[in-house]
Amino acid sequence: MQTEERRQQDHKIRKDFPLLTEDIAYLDSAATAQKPETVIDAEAVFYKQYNANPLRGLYQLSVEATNRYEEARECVRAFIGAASTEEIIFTRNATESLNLVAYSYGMHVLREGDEILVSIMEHHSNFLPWLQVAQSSGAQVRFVECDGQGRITEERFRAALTPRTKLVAMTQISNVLGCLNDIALFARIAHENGAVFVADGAQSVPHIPVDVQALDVDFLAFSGHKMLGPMGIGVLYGKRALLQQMPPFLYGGEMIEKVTRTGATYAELPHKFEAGTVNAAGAYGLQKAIEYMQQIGLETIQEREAFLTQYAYAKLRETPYVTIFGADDPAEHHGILTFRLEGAHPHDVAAILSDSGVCVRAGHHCAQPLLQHLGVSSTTRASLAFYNTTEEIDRFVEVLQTVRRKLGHAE
Ligand code: C6P
Repeated sequence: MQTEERRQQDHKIRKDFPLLTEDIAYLDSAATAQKPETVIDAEAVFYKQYNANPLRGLYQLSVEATNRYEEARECVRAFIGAASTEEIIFTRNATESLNLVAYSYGMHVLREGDEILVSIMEHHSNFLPWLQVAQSSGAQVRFVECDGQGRITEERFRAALTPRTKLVAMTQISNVLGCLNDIALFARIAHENGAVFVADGAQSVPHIPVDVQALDVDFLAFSGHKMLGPMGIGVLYGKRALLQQMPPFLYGGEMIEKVTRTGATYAELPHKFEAGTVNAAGAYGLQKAIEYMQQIGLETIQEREAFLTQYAYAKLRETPYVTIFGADDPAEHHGILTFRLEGAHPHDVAAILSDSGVCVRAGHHCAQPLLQHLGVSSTTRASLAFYNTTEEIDRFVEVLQTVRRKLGHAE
């Protein structure tokens, strides 16, 4: 694509995002994505036009609210290629989705002597719930490590599996290394070994096409807010047969069929897992986010993100004293560039960048086992989305090049 054509595309996209002004260079989309106007407006539209408690009332407004909520579920189903809306559970975020699987599936199925295999690059949200399950059930957590390029090879994966492995939990894209794990391959091998496969799609669903049936994962968790949607709405996909066997996660209103003084029977899927008043406005906003992504086109999103990642990687690579973590090939970073600047604490790097309006994340990125594996306690991370521009990256790198001097180094 020619530079001028790209500029026009930048302009067209950025006018949809009210917060993306000249004042900031937003390079923290892996933490949360910026929202297009259509998503920001959606929640107001829901409360202005459809607000009533969904799934309860028999009056027209409540039926409308229910319809919007269930239409959003259908939109999510189609977006990730699930077989049925019964397999789409709305939660608050990826963290809650993963806890739901850990508590309702893991706690009931895993036993002493069983093994849970997690990758070393898991976000704490796909590690700590499994540690809890292990501590309560007597199962053991084992790790599959990545190599120096951040790759989990088939050999490593096969070597980490044992006949006792009953569950594998793995992220599709790492929030630190940006690498894309071959979930379809690992799910197939896990199934041959008799294990269920839990995929964390928090960093993948916003950026690449994800089809749960093609991947053949048993569960997939992701968050609305990382894919242009509102905060407070997340998704758990689960295979119907597994979800049916699982007990509810939370108990209360709207998830029951019948309650007596001594017991209860529970609602059908997916409502069995959606206790209490649901976030219907959030679900409506998530639908608008998906529709916006589809309007831009997943191919365009991927093309722009690949171009920007390549551009930023090359600039960072040229910057003295910078070490980038993960693969040497920018195509393997999927918008995520985690680095250290020699002689500068990552928090100082982020603070100095912030003084010039550049937003990056510093710290352990909720992936401490991975950072320990990498031999560092903290790093700085720039993460990109399709709405970023080369101008923002230039500004980031220009300011980064001043950091060491600002901290008193000679160069
Ligand atoms: N990572 C980051 O800056 P929640 O917070 O539930 O929406 O998402 C949790 C989560 C799960 N898995 C992965 C791979 C993630 O990256 C995240 C969130 C953010 O990297 C916030 S720590």
